[in-house]
Amino acid sequence: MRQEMNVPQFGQLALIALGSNENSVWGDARETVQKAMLLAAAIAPSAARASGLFATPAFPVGAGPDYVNAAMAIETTLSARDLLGALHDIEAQAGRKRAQRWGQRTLDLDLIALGDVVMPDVTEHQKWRDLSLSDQQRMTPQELILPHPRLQDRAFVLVPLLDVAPDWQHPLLRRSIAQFCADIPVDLRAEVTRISDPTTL
Ligand code: PH2
Ligand code: MG
Ligand code: MG
Repeated sequence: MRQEMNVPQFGQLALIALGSNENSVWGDARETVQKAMLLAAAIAPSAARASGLFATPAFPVGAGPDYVNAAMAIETTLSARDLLGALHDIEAQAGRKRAQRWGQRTLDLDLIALGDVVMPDVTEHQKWRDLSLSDQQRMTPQELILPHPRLQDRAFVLVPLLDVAPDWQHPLLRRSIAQFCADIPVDLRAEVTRISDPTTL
């Protein structure tokens, strides 16, 4: 029987967000995200679950074609850095070139959280969380920040995560994915349109 994913028996629960709004070597955005899910699941073959696929308008508004977004939860003993390396490797296999920030992307795999790990520390985390929208567009952190500092704001991350880890709790904000989702303004939430049921791996 599949293990309860929110209570890892060993290792930690990693939350991953997937997105594409450009064709890759694997096909269109939808095919690209599906292939990436299979490769990411191979990191933890017996303890991975995948959300459905969702169509979402690009953020910020006008930043390009609509995205296909999805999320995964995998149980892993990898460190945050090694896990991120594995995700970057999958992006490279999809043929991703890192051009402009928030530009069009063949495949984006973001590490959203790893258990209750906070990186680099509570003070820095708060600073990145509290950034104004204009500073968010101007400043890019040089180091890995966990949980992802914008997790709680982004419907295209939260709604897919609801399929795979509704009970995961933010270690600093002390709220679950389900609670963050319930707080999303209805108009933003309505922009995230399901295009498939949770994926069986
Ligand atoms: N990713 C971005 C920027 N904007 N918008 C949507 N809808 N979905 C994304 O995954 C996304 C985005 C940066 O990685
Ligand atoms: Mg991203
Ligand atoms: Mg990214």
